[in-house]
Amino acid sequence: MKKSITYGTFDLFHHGHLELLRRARALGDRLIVGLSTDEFNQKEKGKNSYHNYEKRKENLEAIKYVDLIIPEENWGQKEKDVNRYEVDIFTIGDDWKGEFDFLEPKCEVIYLPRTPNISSSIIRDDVIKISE
Ligand code: C2G
Repeated sequence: MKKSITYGTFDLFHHGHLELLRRARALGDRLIVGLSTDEFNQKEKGKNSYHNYEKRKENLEAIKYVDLIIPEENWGQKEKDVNRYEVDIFTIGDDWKGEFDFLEPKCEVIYLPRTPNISSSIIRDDVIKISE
């Protein structure tokens, strides 16, 4: 059984996220998602998500491509996760191209093209404009 893993905040879930998860799942037979915790977002990623971890997890649990959700609490956990879950493929959007090549000896690293013209910040900005 081929297992893939990916990580992200997945805030204000949109079709860019869905397309990433669909393609990530299609690389193998199971997909694990490391979902950034609120604390990790605030302290390490410098971003406050609109929805908290529980709500973002609830969204992902409804996505058929996602088989397991684990908390992403720090940058350094990826290697341990790859070992612990016996992951074959690490995958993420190509906005991260090159950042995770260090995982190469442990698993295949695949950067998937981002879906253009959609992001959580675009959605937030558009909602703010509409409400003004
Ligand atoms: N994504 C995409 N197309 C978009 C927006 C996002 O393919 N239009 C992808 C991103 O490249 C990422 C995933 O969807 O692979 C989740 O995006 P974010 O929630 O923005 O994740 P990010 O903040 O990049 O966190 O340790 C890795 C980080 O946790 C990744």
